[in-house]
Amino acid sequence: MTQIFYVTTPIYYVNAEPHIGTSYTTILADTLARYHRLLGHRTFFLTGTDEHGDRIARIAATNGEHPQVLADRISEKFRQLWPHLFVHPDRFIRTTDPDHIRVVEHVLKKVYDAGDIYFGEYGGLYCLGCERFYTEKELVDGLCPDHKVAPEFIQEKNYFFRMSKYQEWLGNHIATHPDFIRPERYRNEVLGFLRDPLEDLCISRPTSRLTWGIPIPFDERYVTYVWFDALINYLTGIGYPHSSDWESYWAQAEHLIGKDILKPHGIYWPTMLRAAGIPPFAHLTVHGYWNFEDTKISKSVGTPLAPLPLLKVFGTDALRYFLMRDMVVGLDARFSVAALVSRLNSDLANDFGNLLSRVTRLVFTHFDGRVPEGPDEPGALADQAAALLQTIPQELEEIRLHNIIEEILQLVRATNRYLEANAPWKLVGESPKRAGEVIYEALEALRIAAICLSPVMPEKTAELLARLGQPIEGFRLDPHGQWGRLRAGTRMAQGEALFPRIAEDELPALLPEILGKSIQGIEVTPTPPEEEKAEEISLEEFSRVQLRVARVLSAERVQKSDKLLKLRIDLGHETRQIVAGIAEHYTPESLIGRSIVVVTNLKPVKLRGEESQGMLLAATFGDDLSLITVDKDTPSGASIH
Ligand code: ME8
Repeated sequence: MTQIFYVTTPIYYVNAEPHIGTSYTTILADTLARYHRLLGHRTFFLTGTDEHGDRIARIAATNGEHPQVLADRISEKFRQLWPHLFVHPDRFIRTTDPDHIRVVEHVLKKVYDAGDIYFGEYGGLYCLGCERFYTEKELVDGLCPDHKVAPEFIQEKNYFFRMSKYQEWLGNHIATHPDFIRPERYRNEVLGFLRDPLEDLCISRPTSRLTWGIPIPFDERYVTYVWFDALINYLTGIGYPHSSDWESYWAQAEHLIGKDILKPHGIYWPTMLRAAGIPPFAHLTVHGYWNFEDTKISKSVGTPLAPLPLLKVFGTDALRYFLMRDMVVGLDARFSVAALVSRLNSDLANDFGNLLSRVTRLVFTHFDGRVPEGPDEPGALADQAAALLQTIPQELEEIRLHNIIEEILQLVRATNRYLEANAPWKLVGESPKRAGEVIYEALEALRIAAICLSPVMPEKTAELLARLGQPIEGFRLDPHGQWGRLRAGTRMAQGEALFPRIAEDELPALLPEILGKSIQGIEVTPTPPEEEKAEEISLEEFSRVQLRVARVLSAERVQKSDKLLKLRIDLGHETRQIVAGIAEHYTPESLIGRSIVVVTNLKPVKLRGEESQGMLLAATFGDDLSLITVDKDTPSGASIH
């Protein structure tokens, strides 16, 4: 049976133009769709724009234009950008599309008829940026945690969705479907939300306050809340409820989102579906933020990074490669021009592009531009290529693109080493046949690497395959029987370097073009780690901090805390208790017996009622954390200088 894959991105607000953050999720969806197509799966990829609501209405009013005019203009910018990024969705949906409006009305009526929408009065703290009510508990110092502004108090009569009714069902569904929300940290975050009672969701706005929305079909004095409207796009996109095959797509739905919109997708959406009698989606995969100089790249925070100027300098394939390789889905990543250039130079120019140049040169110098005969028995590269082809579907299942790319590059690097070890340019004098076989093996490994990379870099890999006389059309990522398909005698073509190196001294001149006016003057070199920027201290000041090696004797979770672990540690001459915020990164069992590094002369503090007599050291990167340990077996209590 043909497998199906249905992938979606968030639909983007039309309050600002596309930037690297929104481009990332869309390129990720496009890359996944291309991998699935290459595997022969029936694939549907949906993206689009989210156009209703308070925020859009207010921006349009400030501009003195109708919200539809604003929506048309910005939506078009997204639609036009995607082909430049080689992004080709099967549908570009807009929440102002007539079929979407009908589907929202249909779902509202269904949930209303089922008795899960009621009319009531509510007063609460409302953040305009998020377009939602906040509870006091969710605010940070009285401010919206995302927009850092004080919410307004609003009291009005509205329609409410009985979300609370589905709390238990949702908790069970998440518990019994471990890959429903992933990676695990976000699954845990949603389970965390569910530890407190769920409130019902206000799903309307009175037309006295807002008219830019889909009218509530059973009360014309109200329009639909923008999130209730927007989430339903995922159903409209595949032709719900009338198309004959929406259900087969829906059963495989993979929603990709950034961590900023976890709650609407992890809580509102599954409960809305349940109330409408529609099965839940298959997966919600949550990625972290691209940070630019440690600030989230986004329009509201004000450091937008436009994709087009980057494309002009680096090319679409290189940008896609960097974005897919340098973010581990689930963790934050840092966007810097220096990191992009270094990836481009090392992986693409030195390893991948250079392999093509080398083999092409060999084939033209010694074999008249034709693919030589391969050996009777394929060697180690064939095994490595077969293993790679086996791994891709599994890694794809878990959306670990950085791993897929790294494994492909391992094959490329192994092929470069294979050429060096066998030196066909020398071998050709004594045994042209053997030299030809070595070159054939390298060409074949390169061909397979290029096919495997084609979803990430469609244009350059197509060009590479064309030079090998192997157009990509009709290829399947087939783990069996790939090796050896390159026909001896095929005419190859020469060409310029596939990925020219970018000289680092060219960068300062390129920067203004890349970054635009808003963020000029940013250093090209990677920012030094935090501690290098910190205030200088003398050796004497540093030596006041007592650091010692300690062995973990026991570890357990601190009650009512997701983050804290309580450890009993051995310091050689004494044992102590310390409390550490590492529960999201280490299980208690995994710590027992390990040697860690502890600050021992810190004033004791109480955390969640537990005394902590010291502090362990750990490195943090993005959202992740790694314990500092010692390199050799070191006795407990050994001091650190
Ligand atoms: O939230 N790093 O739209 P939005 C990584 N309309 N991804 C980023 C990012 C960053 N710095 N900045 C943005 C909305 N994104 C709603 C969605 S869906 C039914 C409605 C990406 O325009 C990421 O995917 O604010 C994030 O979730 C999304 O853009 C937010 O886009």
